[in-house]
This record gives sequence, structure tokens and C-alpha cells, in this order.
Amino acid sequence: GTYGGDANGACPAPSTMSKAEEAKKLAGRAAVENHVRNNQVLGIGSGSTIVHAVQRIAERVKQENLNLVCIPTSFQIDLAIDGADEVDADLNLIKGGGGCLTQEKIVAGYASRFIVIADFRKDSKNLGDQWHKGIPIEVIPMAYVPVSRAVTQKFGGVIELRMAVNKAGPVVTDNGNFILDWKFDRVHKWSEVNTAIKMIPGVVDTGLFINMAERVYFGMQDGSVNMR
Ligand code: ABF
Repeated sequence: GTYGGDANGACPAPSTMSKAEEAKKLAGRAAVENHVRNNQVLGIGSGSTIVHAVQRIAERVKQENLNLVCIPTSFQIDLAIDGADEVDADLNLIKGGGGCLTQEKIVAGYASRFIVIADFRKDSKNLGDQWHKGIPIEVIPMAYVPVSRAVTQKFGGVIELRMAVNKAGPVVTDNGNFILDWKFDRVHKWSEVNTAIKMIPGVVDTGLFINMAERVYFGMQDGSVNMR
């Protein structure tokens, strides 16, 4: 596919990039138009797509004098909006290209409604069709070797410890943990795989978001917004 990834620093070709940026804006603004209401508590995710949603929220707060509370984590969130790295036909997601998967899952998990915004490059029938950087798994640092073995022995594929851009050492998450990127070699039953990986001692969470998204807004190349 055309996806080159941006959360990890790899850049797609410039023409794709601007189309994608425009598409992110479309998706982000459409979701805010349709779901944000006065007096809500909003959970806000991370990434470059969510920036456009936040800009639209700010405009609406001014124009419509909305009273909103926006927080990164809470147990009383009405609506959470976030980006994703890949979305399959059943609205299962891969997230965590930027390394914030655990916080993002907490926010999404405690929100009454979870809406995803993405550009057209993230739309896959099966996970892996578009995104080949794998599924991020956040691990307690001392466990990264046995967790890597356990995952690949059970489910195949290869696992890499995510390294800092300057290669000086592993990426350390906001929670003080490491990230493993599991490059799977085939389509799996993701719900079962997610549960099994979460049961491995040392795993904090996975970038698989199963049955969590209620709706996804894809900004398209032709200026339209596709909803799923
Ligand atoms: C967060 O930001 C992450 O889960 C995902 O990796 C990334 C998507 O970023 P972008 O919107 O920049 O593609 O949503």
C-alpha cells in the first residue's frame, strides 16, 4: 500500500502526504461535527489526525460557546476520539505506532463512546493489508526477551524491540516500559490473540483494540468522508 507511516518517522511521498493530511482533517472535523455536544467530558487521544479534531473542537467552543471538559484520562468520559494505524472490516484497530497504546486504551476503554478518525491509508479489510510495522506490545523492561519468545512461539512472525530514533537504546514509554513490535505473518483471530498475549507475564497491553470502536471516519482522497 501507500502507507509509509508517520508516527515512527518514515515519510510517504509528498503528494500522498498532502492528500493524507487533507484526509486527516476531513475525518477529524467530521467526527467533531457529528459527535461533540455541549456539556460533554471528552477524552482526547494522540497523533497527527487528532490535532485536526482538537482544532475543530476549539473553533466550536468559541463559536457556539460550548462548555466542554477535555482530558487525557478519566473514568467518566462521554466521548473519546483518537487516530489509529490500521482499521479492519470489523472495526478492529492497530494503535500505538506512537508508543502511547496503554494510555490510549485506558481512555477509549472508559469512554461511553469511542470514535476513530483516520485518513484513507489506514483502511484495511484485514489487519496487515496496509500496515507492516506490526502490532505494538508494551512490556515491563525485564520481561521483553521471554515475552518476545512466547509471542513468536505461539503465533509465529518476528518481534523487534523498538529502538529510539538515534539507536542509543530502546524507546521508553511514558510508563517506563519498552515496546515490542510484533510483525505477524498471517491473519489471526485477533480477539483470541489479544487475550492470549495479554495473559503473558510481563505484558502491559497490546496495540490491538478489539470491539472498542463504535465508528470510524475515513478522510478520502476525493474530499469525501467515509463512515464505517
Ligand atoms: C495514535 O496516533 C496512535 O495510536 C497511532 O499510532 C497514531 C496515529 O497517528 P496519526 O493520526 O498521526 O496517523 O492515534
